[in-house]
Amino acid sequence: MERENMKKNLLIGLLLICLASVSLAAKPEKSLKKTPAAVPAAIGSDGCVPTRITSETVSIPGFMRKTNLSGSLRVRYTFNEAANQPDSFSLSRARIKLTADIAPNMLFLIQPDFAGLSTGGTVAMADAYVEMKFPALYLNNLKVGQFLVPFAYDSAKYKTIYGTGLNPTYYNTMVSARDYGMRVMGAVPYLTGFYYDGAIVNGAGTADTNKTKDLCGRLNYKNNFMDVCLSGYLGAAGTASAETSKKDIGLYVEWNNMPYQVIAEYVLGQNIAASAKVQDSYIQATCLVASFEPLVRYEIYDPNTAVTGNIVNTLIIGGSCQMNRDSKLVLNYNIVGEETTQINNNVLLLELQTLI
Ligand SMILES: [Ca+2]
Ligand SMILES: [Ca+2]
Repeated sequence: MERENMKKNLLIGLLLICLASVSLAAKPEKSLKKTPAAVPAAIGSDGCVPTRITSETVSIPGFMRKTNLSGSLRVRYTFNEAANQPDSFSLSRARIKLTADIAPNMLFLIQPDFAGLSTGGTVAMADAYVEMKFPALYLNNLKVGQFLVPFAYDSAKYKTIYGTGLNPTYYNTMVSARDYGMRVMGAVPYLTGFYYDGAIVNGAGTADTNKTKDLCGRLNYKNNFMDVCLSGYLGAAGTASAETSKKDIGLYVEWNNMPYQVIAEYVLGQNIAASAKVQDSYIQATCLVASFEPLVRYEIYDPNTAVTGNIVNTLIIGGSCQMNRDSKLVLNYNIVGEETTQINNNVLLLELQTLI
């Protein structure tokens, strides 16, 4: 009898083991499984590729499955006409961008820029924000963190080279190009073709120095040919004990009719410290011919409207050549004219721009 029970228990045990094996085998595998054919043959320490790979499971961590890594590198050579200005190789951009889908309508983005290291500076944070996307047309995007400030022409669309004051001169002079805060975008209700882009920010482009939070934004009318925009900035500069109010206004028209594009812009306001009233205007024309896009721009910049004889006019003649989908060569010659006494300060810039 006892032997019978033992046999019975043994059979039940074997049956349970079989059932457990089947259920484990049937359990859905969360990690991505690659077939031996999809797995690159690993080279052994002796430099030989193993002749036979039986099976291999590659587990990709969850955070990697929802992340995306990209980057941009811009290598520049600057020729200075000024005798006391050395010519130099440098990086104008060396960014790694990491984005991740936190949820279907939420994005994480962080983008440091290492370019400052090429000129003895430090690593800068280009962008760092959480972006929420909404199906509602009237509020379809919200960002919190550090981002491009929505004032004047969208600097992400410039076709000239950034840095050393050769983009429109008011850039990063009138308003911090990037700042910390909250930004919302969407369509204007009941007005077809009108869009808004507004933000509340610290105002200093870094930790705030006073109690006031600055308001800025754009109101655009767009169609297939035109992008007309009015933008404004209202805030305060200085420390909490000595705040100075700051008001800036900008207007631009972008006209697109392939292969031509013309941009005209005017801005009037105070510099970031609100210590001088600044005025800038320019017109730029480009024409896309196959892979080449010649460019001409004329800018009139007044760094302090209260002072006479200090206006600087810059004529830029240049263009770009799209080498492949992700690489571009840009050449700009900047003829810098002073209002009164002329200075030999023209600049030629050559830059290779790449993306990954
Ligand atoms: Ca402030
Ligand atoms: Ca000059």
